[in-house]
Amino acid sequence: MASISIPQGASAQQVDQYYMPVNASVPNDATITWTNKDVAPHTATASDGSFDTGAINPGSTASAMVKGQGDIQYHCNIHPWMHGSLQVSS
Ligand SMILES: [Cu+2]
Repeated sequence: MASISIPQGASAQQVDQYYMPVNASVPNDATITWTNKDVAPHTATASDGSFDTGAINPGSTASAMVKGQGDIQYHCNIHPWMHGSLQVSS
């Protein structure tokens, strides 16, 4: 179980952090919960297709189970420049 926040203003291209923490260390098979604290909807979508939260509305949360190992990149489908990563341990 791990929690990642999407901070207010995250969809602006000039911000440093779209997801907090931007690089999260999680165990394999962990359920990750993303909390959208922004005023726009966002997703957390694995670049390898292994998970996709779908649209998370402002003030809402969504969860996904992470499988695999190593570095998994993910992004927001609505704002493709928003990116983060998970470091998955076995
Ligand atoms: Cu977004």
